[in-house]
Amino acid sequence: MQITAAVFRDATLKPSFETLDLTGPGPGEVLVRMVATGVCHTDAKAAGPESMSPRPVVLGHEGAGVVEAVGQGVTKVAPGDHVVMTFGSCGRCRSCEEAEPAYCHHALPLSFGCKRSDGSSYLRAADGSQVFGDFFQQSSFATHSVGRERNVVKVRKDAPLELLGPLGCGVQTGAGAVLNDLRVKPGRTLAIFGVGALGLSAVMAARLAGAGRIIAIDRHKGRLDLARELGAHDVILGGAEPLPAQIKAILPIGVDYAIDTTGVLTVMRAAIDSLAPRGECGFVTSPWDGSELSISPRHLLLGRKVRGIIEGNSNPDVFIPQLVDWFMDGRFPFDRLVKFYAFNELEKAFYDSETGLTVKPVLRM
Ligand code: CXF
Ligand code: ZN
Repeated sequence: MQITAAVFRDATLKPSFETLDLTGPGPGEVLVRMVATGVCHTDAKAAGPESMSPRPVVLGHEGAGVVEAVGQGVTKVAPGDHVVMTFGSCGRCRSCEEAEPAYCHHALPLSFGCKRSDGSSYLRAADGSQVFGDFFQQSSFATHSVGRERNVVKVRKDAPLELLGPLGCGVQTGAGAVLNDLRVKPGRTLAIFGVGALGLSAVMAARLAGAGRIIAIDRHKGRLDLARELGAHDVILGGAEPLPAQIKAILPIGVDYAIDTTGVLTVMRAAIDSLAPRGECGFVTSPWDGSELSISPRHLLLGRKVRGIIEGNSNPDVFIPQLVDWFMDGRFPFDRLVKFYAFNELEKAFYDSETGLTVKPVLRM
C-alpha cells in the first residue's frame, strides 16, 4: 500500500513528506492507521547529528491509531481496535519474562536499529530505494505504521484517541518513574528536576501516590505555574543559587525521592545532593553522548540510591490502560500538557518543544 511519511534524509531536523510503499503486516505485525502521534525529544535527537539510527528514516514513537490489519499469528488485537503504540521488547529475555519489558536486553536495537530482526525493511521510496522504518518498532510520523503484537496496547474506545499517543513514551516515563519504579509512598517528599512532559507527568503521578510534598524545579516560569496547578506544593525557578540549598531551605533533611528529567549533568548531581538519608534518585534520561557524572560515595553511604529508569519501568499492557482510566476519571489530566499540530508542522513542533514553548506536541494525521 502507499502511505505518506515524514522522511529524514539528512541531519537537519527538516523532514521531506513523501509517498512510500509499505509492505506488511508480516507475521506478528500489526498495521495501524495513525490518528495522531506525540513528538518526543528522542525524535529530535534521532533526527539530528547525534543520531544512533540509519538514514533515510521515518521517526516517531508515540503513535495512536486504529488497527487496520493484523499479520499471521496476532491474537492480541483485531482490525478496528484503538491502540497506543509503545516501545518494543523481545518477550523472551529475563527482563521481559519478569514483566519489566522496558529493561529488555534488546531494547536499544529494537528502538534505534530501524529494521526487522531478519534485517529487512518494509518501506520503499518512489524510486524503489530502501527507507528505514521500525523506529521504536513503529515509525509513527506517517499515515500508517507497522507495530508488533508486543508494542501495541489496546485502549478503551470512549477515550479521545488523538490525545493518547504520548502515553506510549513521555507520559508513562514520568508517571511510571513515580508509580512503578520508585513507588513513592504516601506522605513522602519528592523533588522533580525539569517539568516538561516527563516532569509534569511525574507531578501528576506523585499527587496520585499521595506524596506529602512535591517540589518542581524548572527554568521556565510558565511550566512551574502548570506544575503548581497539577499538584506541586513548591516550585523553584532554576538558575540562581545551588538547587540542593534551595531544596533544603524547604526541607532541611532533603527529599525522600528525586527525579531528574533533564539529562544535564550539573542538574543530575544536584538531584543526588538533594536526597535525605535513604533517599532514592531516579534518572529518566541521560546525556546523549555517554558523558560521565561524578558522585560522592560518602554521600551515598547513608543508604541513598541512584537508579536509571527507562520508560517508567512500565509494563505497557497494564499501565497505559490504567493511565487512560485515570484520565477519564479526571485524576490524571495529561491533556493539559498537549498542543496539537498538523502533520506537516512537524519541524515547528520540534522547534516549539526544544525552546520550551510547547510541553508536548501532538501531530494530527
Ligand atoms: C529514551 C529515553 C532516554 C534514553 C534514550 C531513549 N526513550 C524514549 O524517548
Ligand atoms: Zn520518547
